[in-house]
Amino acid sequence: MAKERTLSIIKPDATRRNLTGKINAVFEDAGLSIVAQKRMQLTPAQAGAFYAVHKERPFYNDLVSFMISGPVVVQVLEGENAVAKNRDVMGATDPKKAEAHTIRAQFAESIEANSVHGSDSAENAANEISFFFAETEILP
Ligand code: IDP
Ligand code: MG
Repeated sequence: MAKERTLSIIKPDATRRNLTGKINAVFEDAGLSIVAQKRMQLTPAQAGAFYAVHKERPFYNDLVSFMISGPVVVQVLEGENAVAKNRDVMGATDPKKAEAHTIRAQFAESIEANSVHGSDSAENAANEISFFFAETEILP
């Protein structure tokens, strides 16, 4: 399996509780390298566009409000099989269903405030990375 990249977001519930370092340690311990990272305040337009795929879902407006409720840390993770590996270390969307060792089981507050986002396919990863980063900002 070749090296791959995926887009990760540490969500406002986690930055608010000062968990950026603990979450980054989980990525690094799993063999994922943080090759780009920035802390930022999303605008409503950015959060809405990023989650546009969920526009018709009942939780969309709440999700956008949550994602702009405080700073996020957007990051590019790189490693073997990075998309699937990151989904594994994140755990299930609903922390009650997430396996014990995962980020969401350890840190998430709820199905909405679930501490991390991770791309769900290589194609979405490429699109989501270019949503936040120029190629020159990614430094393996
Ligand atoms: P994922 O983040 O595990 O890929 P998605 O289904 O893509 O999950 O949903 C995107 C985000 O929307 C979730 O991470 C979570 O923050 C929020 N979300 C998903 N399902 C619900 C729900 O049933 N209620 C409230 N928020 C939800
Ligand atoms: Mg998703």
